[in-house]
Amino acid sequence: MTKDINRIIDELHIYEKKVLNAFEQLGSRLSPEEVVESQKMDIKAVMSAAGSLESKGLITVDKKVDEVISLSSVGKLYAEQGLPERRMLKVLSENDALPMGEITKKASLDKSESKIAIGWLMKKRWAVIDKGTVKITEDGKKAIGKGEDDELLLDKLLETQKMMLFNPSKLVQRGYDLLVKRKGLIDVKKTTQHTLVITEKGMEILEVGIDLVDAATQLTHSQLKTGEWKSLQYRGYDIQAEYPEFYPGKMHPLRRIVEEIRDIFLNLGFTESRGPILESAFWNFDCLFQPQDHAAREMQDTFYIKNPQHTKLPETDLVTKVGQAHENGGKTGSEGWGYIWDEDVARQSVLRTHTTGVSARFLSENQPPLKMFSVGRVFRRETITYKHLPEFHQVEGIVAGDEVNFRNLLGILKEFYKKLGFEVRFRPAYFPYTYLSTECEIYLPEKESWIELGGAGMFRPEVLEPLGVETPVAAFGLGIERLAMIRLGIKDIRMLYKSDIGWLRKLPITQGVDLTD
Ligand code: FA5
Repeated sequence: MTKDINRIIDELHIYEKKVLNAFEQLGSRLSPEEVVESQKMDIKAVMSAAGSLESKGLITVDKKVDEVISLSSVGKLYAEQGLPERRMLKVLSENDALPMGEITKKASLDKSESKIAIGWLMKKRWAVIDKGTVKITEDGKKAIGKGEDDELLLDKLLETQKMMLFNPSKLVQRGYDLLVKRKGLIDVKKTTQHTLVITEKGMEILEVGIDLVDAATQLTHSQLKTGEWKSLQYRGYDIQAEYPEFYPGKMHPLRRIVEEIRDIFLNLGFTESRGPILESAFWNFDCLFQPQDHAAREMQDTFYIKNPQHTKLPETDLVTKVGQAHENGGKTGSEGWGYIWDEDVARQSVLRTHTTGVSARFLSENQPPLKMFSVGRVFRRETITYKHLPEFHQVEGIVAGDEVNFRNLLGILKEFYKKLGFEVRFRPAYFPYTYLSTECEIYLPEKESWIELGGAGMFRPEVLEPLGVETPVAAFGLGIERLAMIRLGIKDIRMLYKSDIGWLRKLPITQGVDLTD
């Protein structure tokens, strides 16, 4: 406990010490003004120190909201000259009854004042009006020379200028109730009264005693130069003090993961490539030995484009060879799919359904050995679920060379996922363009199921031969949103596109892998 108290004392600012000192000198309940006066501080410093002492539990700051009333310019005039009805009553005290016009004149009231005076004469029952004549009543007679509550309050305010409305006397309250009914006579302002009260913990500090030395928090150049720093007393820091939340601008988490992925492949020596989002069926399907009646090509799976409905095919030799691969396997020794390949179907334009077309394009232009990767958006007519989006990102890659084999492919994928902090398992799979083929998965404990992260395999001869590639090619295509989902600990992939500012703000700036190792 003493250790705690000593630490608190050590961390006190000189203003806080001074405020505590005021309690030592003056007592346990103080107004800020008393502290200002006794410690020769300004009010801002007192209030700010009071705030931090309160957060440390050394004092409490009681607040009481009060109303302060004062006279307006009209109120001041009435306080000096008398209320209009009083001035009229005065005239009536000399003549029991008078016609309206005459009484107004004699009381030197203007038209609007006269109206007010008549109204209040009636309300206070000082007079009645009978056929245009104003007649004093018995109450009126009694009121002559005797100030009413509203008039007494006006007098008081003229004298004191301001009055606190806290716990008013009956007289003040009645006067106030009457005056506020008349517009513009008194001004009412709200003020907050603060009372600083020392707590038990604060008392303990006073018992231990505080030294009013202004402990240093910053060092100046000259203190360092002259060696004065050695003899200074330093203020302790509370490293657990609360701090305001701070949300600097930062990259969207999905973008950040894309950048991490790019870094990983660039560091592994891959070349980055890109391909068009609006793709021909040729590059998206045909070139990948995907038969023209394949289910994935159906309208319900693929977005076909109306304008342009068709795209240009590449040079004839490649088109012919791809056609032959489909029809009879061409020079690959395969039987192909055994149907008549239609160039027009290959011309159809689609929103690419995967990024594997980028790999085919790259192989048509580059000779092995090579390592290429590509990141991009793909589109599928999907029913949206916690793990399915109709538009998402894939990272695609190929490694081509004489020595490349399926084992290398598994090694690359294992290494890639490890760098992102995942341990994946592989299971056999089927893609029309690869053999052997595999899918990588990761276990989702909250869903109690395995989720598929990507597909991979060795490109088939029916893909490679038309492209003129003579070495083995390992290929993979991995979903990025699913990675992001697991990495960010979200249960629903849609969250990535929700622009939930609260969630985005709270995400740490850095997450995941350290690329330096
Ligand atoms: C393909 O797209 C293959 N082109 C991958 C490939 C490339 C295989 C090269 C062999 C050689 P698949 O349709 O399984 O495969 O998609 C790959 C990954 O994309 C999935 O594992 C998943 O992580 C992600 N994915 C697929 N559909 C969706 C979707 N609707 N929403 C979000 N992510 C998806």
